[in-house]
Amino acid sequence: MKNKLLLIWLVCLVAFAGLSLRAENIPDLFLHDGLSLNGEWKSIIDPYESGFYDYRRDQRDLESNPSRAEAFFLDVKPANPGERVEYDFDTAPTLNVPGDWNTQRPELLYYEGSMWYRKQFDFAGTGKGQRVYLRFGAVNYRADVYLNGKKLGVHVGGFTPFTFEATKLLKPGTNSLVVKVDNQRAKEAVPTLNTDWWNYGGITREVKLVAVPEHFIADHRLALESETARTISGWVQIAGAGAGQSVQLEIPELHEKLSARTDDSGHAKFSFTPAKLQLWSPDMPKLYDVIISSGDDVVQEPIGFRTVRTQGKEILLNGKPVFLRGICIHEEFPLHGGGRVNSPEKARQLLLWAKELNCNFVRLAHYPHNEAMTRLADELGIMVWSEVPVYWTIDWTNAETYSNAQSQLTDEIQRDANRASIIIWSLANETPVSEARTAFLSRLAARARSLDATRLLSAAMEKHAKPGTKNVNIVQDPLADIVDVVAFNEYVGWYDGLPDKCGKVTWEIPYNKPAFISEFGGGAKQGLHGDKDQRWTEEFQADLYRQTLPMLDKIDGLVGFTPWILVDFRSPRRPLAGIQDGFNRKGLISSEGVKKEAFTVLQEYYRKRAQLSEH
Ligand code: GCB
Repeated sequence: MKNKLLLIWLVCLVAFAGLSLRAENIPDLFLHDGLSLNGEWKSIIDPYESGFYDYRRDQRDLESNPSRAEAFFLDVKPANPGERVEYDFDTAPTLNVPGDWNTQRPELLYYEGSMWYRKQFDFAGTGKGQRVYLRFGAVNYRADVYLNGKKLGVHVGGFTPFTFEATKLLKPGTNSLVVKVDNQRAKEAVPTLNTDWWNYGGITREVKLVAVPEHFIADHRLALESETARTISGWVQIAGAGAGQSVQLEIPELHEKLSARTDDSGHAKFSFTPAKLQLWSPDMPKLYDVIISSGDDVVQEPIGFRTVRTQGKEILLNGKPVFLRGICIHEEFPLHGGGRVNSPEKARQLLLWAKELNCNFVRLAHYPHNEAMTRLADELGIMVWSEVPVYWTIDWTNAETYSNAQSQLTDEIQRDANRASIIIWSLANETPVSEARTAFLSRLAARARSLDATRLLSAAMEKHAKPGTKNVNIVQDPLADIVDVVAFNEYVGWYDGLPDKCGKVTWEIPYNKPAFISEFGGGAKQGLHGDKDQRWTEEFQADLYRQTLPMLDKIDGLVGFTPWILVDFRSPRRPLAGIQDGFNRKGLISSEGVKKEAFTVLQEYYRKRAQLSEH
């Protein structure tokens, strides 16, 4: 009995220790200046995870006295010439951060597994009353983080930011930051085992060390309540504060200077109606500099104000119907060796291509893209669909999987809730209809609405052939009752018949909601020319677009579409030699950055569409 109690106590202790090592998400650390830890990091490849588990497969960082010889996170050197230490970060090769490892060394192209990263940095010491945080923009997929040999914590999920407080483990002088990155796919993970994109591993977004005062600006939210009343309301969260701390909010261009005090939970509320407010829209992407201060802490960022809602089968932006001239984008760049987008310049180029296509909307598939993307979309006037990687066959009945998906959605919304460009949060892509899946996604939808009531919800669903009919496609999915926009992927002419089928198909979308086509398209190898009936030629792809667009024009309540996809992207499911060579070729731009014929077809269609909506 006594032993049993001891065991229960021990299990609780370990569980508690595990929980307390979870990463936090503090959105406004992004806006605080800090010491950049980008650049070259030392790296040790560890496919058997021998730096993490001992030879009995016990986790070394849970041991009271981990082996100096083998526990990589200790980052030691032999204390004397005879000491056995079986790794050395100093002599190991480097990897660039931010960046995926796959495109940095040829032998890592298809590597999935563990990689240890180490960065040494100098730190002058923590100022009086200061707290210091480490912020990671994203690490794919799991990160175990150690500072000076001690564990800071774990983060799971490849596309959202996370932070750890490092105040206690930092020391004046040289510090060692070690991150074990693991991108092994798993059935219960989000995304799961099977995706049609490449599972780039690494510290893919920026890393920085940020010093803040004891009470600091952790998060804020501002939104326009209605385009007619023009009242802006929101809040600021001060970390570490209780009631009574003063918070200032200033928008110089609007001549607004407000002050409020925090409540017991460190929350300060604001509400104001500016005399003259220019609303944000793709035609006029007006952003205002917003300055928030409290005590010694100040953050500043440009924010746009607009409303979005649905009315019957329409989407209204600032009260007016809008047609979404879109394109899907993966967070992958074609030139300079390819790989994950790892700089604002690459993000900008992708959005500029979308602009060149005459788009006013992008679907950022299939996971949250880097921060630069959505901030640039604000600046360039491009509306955004932002998505979490709940893709295909997630483990619907697994509670851990649900909480993982929910954390990713929460972090995504918290990161980007002030971006005027984002009008749609998407919950999932092409998930098979079942009770368990709909329950999972209903819960996720409720969570999204509780975090942000100012945007629309959607999910990319599927269409089916209507039973007993020829050439009638129907969208019927219980998820359509939950979301605001009924979006679906249609591949008539590619996975479903040949392009001439477009002329024969009719559509049934039995919902009084806006309908949206989240994908259609077909593959073409740039530079391969031939007859329009020959698959993989640029002519075939262009013809598919030419036949699809008139079909879409006839769909009742269609508010826009995002063809698949702007640029060819790496996918391990695409082996066809000489054509695909490991790339999904449905891009309008090749993996070398060259435009295909279909680019011009869509560009011209959108040009006319844009003119229509102006009249
Ligand atoms: C889809 C998926 C997308 C794929 C695309 C394709 O429906 O949503 O991730 O890459 O089709 O090319 O098959």
